[in-house]
Amino acid sequence: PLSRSLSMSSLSGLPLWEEEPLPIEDLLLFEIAWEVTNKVGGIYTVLQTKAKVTVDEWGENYFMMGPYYEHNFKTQVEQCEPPTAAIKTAIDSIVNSGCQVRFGRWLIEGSPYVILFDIGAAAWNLDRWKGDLWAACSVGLPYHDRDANDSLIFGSLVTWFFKELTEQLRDKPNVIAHFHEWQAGAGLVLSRARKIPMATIFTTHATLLGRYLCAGNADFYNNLDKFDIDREAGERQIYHRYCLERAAVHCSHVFTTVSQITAVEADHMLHRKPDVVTPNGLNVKKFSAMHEFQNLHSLNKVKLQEFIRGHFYGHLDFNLEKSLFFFIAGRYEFSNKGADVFLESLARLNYLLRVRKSDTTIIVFFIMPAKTNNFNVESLKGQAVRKQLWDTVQAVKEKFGKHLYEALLRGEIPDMNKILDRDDFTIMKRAIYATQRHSLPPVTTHNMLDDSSDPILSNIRRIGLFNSRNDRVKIVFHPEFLSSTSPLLPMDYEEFVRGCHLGVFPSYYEPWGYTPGECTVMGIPSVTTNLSGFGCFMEEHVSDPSAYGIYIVDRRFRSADESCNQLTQFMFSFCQQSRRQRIIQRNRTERLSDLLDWRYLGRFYMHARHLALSRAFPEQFKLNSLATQGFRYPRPSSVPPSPSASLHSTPHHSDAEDEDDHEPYDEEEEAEKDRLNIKAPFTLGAVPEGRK
Ligand code: G6P
Ligand code: 1S3
Repeated sequence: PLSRSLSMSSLSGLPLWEEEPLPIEDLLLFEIAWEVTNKVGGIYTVLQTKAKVTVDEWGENYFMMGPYYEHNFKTQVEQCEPPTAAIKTAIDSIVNSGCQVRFGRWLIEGSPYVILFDIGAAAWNLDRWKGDLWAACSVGLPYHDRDANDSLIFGSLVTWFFKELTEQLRDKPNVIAHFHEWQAGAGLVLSRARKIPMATIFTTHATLLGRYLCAGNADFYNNLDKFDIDREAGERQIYHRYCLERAAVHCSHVFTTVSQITAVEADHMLHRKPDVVTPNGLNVKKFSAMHEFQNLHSLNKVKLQEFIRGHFYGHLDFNLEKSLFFFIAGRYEFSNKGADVFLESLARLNYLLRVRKSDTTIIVFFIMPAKTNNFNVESLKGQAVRKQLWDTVQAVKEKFGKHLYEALLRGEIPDMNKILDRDDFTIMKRAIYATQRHSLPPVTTHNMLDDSSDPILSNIRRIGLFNSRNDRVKIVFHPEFLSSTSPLLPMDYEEFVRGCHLGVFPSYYEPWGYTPGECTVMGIPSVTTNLSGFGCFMEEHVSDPSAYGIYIVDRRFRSADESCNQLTQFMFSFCQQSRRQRIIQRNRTERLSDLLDWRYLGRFYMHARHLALSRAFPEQFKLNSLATQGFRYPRPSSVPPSPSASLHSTPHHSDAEDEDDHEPYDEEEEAEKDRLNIKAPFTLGAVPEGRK
């Protein structure tokens, strides 16, 4: 069990306040991040998905700032003129001094304005700016840390811009500058050191030390209060980065983290408790047809089944209609993302399914990019064999149809044994012969560069899951992100997720974790943990998460072995569900998407801005909060809460009935009952529209 250092009771729940709206017309909002138009990881998703609601609220008064990269600019931005003279003058004064700044609209939903600074073109100032940083806060950056140096150039340009801008504005409109993550931190520190009059917010999405310590297999959460953080940072040679991060945290008027678990981490690793937790949302799109997401599941599952037919050719002795598709996806951080726990649990699941003589097969996809040398021959051959078989079938079918048609035109019923000739049988036999194989279906789809030391492959060797006929759990490791143009698995990530049955993300270090949230809004159940920001959020706001298809593995208070057992049990009971139960559960999962919508979660950002203004300009802005109610999704009323519990209580259920269970009437009725039971969570500010 973990120590009390992880107690999170001090920061709880949805906001119990309601605020007066801000006078947007008298304000300018800037969001500054390294990932604006520049995809590196999850922060890009935050900015990109949030843009629409922020533009809806702030209109022409909202700007994002990031680094300029020619390729990103060409593919994602439409250059245009700044909307106001003040912004234009601020940019011009930087450009006239020999640096490059681009202005345009980011071509994403909401089309926010972006101001992009060319880091390379301003690098000649680096030494001077290092001196400025030292003078401001005594943090020195070593010459060899390219990322830290780039972040200083970026921060200096941003500060320069704000200085020019605020000198022209003279307090009207007031400026709010929201900085994300340590790479944007220098801009905040320098702006404050120069006393630029603006309200500042700093959001950390993961602490530098937290990530390093966890990746190094430290018993992180049990020792949060015991680390000598200065020493740990020094030993990992990130002391200067950590100082920048910590300075930004302490200089900001308002400090936020993306989850409560990261709030606790920040308290220990950065020595400041966040003022607000700003959970990550998504830009949730509702289909006009309520069951569209179910149809999309079906359509994309067919595509996955096709891939499986090719990959497992010669070994297709399992029923694809009784196969379930599980997956894990994300950056390849083996233990941080919980791939270790997942593999161990899969070995146990395989054992359970085998001893119970289950006829369900689980195909598990690992989508985690590793170093490869392209697709392997065996995988490509599998798809070629499948395609050839398909072409043969089409040719024979056409010939058969033509003969049949002509015979019927003559008024005869043809002799079915003679309708195809010897040649047809020969090509069919040849096609069957081509599907014979003497090796097992490959575990990886690519040639791995580090095959012998790769952690996923090493563990698969240890647990012996080699896709043999007897195994009920089969593995496909696709060490590259998905693409709809792939010759092997031509699906983009969204299509892939929709086609699967369960996403499994048993992370150990995960400040938020978008993957299970993305599953949720697509109506796909997922596994998460109580060490991930998302898992904690769901635990707090949903009474019985597993009934809604959100399984939360306890990785805080249980040993690794116990967590594996719990995950095995979740997966095993998921396998016991009938098709009808899966459909009902998907409906429920999808119903949680309102909770993850930026139209709802955006209020935390609004609150942070309001709070920052009240601290930076106390004379002009007061924080008038009215108490209101928090919200919790209740247990669904109509069906027993968890799949294992509901197993035997579903009346008149049989497998035969499952086979063709396409009708939605039962779910509708069930959904209606739940809807009546769920009161709208949106009692505050931006009220998301329900389905119309
Ligand atoms: C969706 C479709 C149904 C289909 C079902 C399969 O709900 O609307 O027509 O039967 O998916 O679900 P399964 O969990 O077996 O993939
Ligand atoms: C971080 O990205 P990561 O995958 O390195 O920020 C994301 C956005 O806030 C967050 O979802 C994730 O958990 C963090 O780890």
